[in-house]
Amino acid sequence: MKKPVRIAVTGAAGAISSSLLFRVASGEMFGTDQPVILQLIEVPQAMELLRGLAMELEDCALPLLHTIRIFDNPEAGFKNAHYAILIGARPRTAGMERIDLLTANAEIFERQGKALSANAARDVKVLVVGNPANTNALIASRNAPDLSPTQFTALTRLDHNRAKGMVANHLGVNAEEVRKVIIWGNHSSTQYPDLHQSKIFGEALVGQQLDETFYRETLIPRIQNRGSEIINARGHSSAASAAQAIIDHMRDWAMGTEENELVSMAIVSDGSYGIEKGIVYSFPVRCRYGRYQIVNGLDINEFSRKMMKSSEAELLEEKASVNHLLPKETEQSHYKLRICLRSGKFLAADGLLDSGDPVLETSRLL
Ligand code: NAX
Repeated sequence: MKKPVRIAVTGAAGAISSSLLFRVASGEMFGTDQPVILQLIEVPQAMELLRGLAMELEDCALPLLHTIRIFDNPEAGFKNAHYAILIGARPRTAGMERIDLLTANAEIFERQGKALSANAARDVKVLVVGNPANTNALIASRNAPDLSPTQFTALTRLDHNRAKGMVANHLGVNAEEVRKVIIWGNHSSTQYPDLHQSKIFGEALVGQQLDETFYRETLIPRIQNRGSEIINARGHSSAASAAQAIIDHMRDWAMGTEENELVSMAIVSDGSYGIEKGIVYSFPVRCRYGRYQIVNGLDINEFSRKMMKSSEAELLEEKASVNHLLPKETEQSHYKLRICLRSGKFLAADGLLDSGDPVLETSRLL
């Protein structure tokens, strides 16, 4: 049996987590030979709810579930965590402006970034799910001076999976056949679902299998607004599909992407594709050995460029509105990522870093 890994989850008593935890404890995230220790974190007023969930987990007698611990604070909850899934966030309530939501959440993720930096395993892999996910991830990362910015990611895999599912349904094929879908930018309605790299049975999707006008005018807005469509239909935001996307994101990051496939992950931009550095932006990536690399060299047409830029503009605006929570001391590390993300291996080997520069690594063998 392998040594157990520690997985910390915030918002652990919430809807997404309630779908997620049983599957993680069954081995769906890291494999059926990987025991897990769950470190579940909630706000103090939700601890009783969390205790109930923990009892249910215990009652499943799952062979891989080594230990469950519950916490009402992130400092203790993140202790030695190898993986941290940050789902808990302030929901948007009636009368709340977008800026109020950003500010309320910014404070949560500032504290969690500090808590991760001080307490988590040095190679912790962090996934931010709570909205606004990209900017929350940036705040956490900027407040974690002792971790590498490459250790912080935000979830756009749900958007990625939505695009795959919708195209498959439209064409009457299996979702598995729809490959190389890309989500660029923010997890918001400015995201850009790019299908120009996608092929089905060797044929290009856009322009051949999929009418270009239908793609631009119907499919893109449908993917961008799928979250609201689900809220309207069921009265709650996505939970089970979000849990699936979290499993996919973490599994691929830790265990590697499938051959001949790419996935979408929101990560700190290294300037690839002309996207401004220092924001958390969704890119096409491939993962190997517990690291991700941006897939470079893809053709970007004029339409795509415009869509990518519009999501970048929204993220820059979000960043400006939380600027006071982004400490100066971590600015440099967030602008020096180029090689780290591209080669994923030896930064200095590319000759772009001075030998005295710290080498940022995120690798970890399970
Ligand atoms: P719920 O309201 O069911 O659960 C959230 C839980 O977080 C609650 O139990 C709450 O007590 C807890 N919480 C709040 N602040 C906390 C803190 N500081 N520390 C620890 N726990 C805290 O929401 P749920 O449906 O689970 O959604 C959670 C978040 O995911 C929301 O922000 C939502 O907008 C976001 N989503 C993000 C998605 C993505 O693709 N990035 C998709 C799904 C989802 O909409």
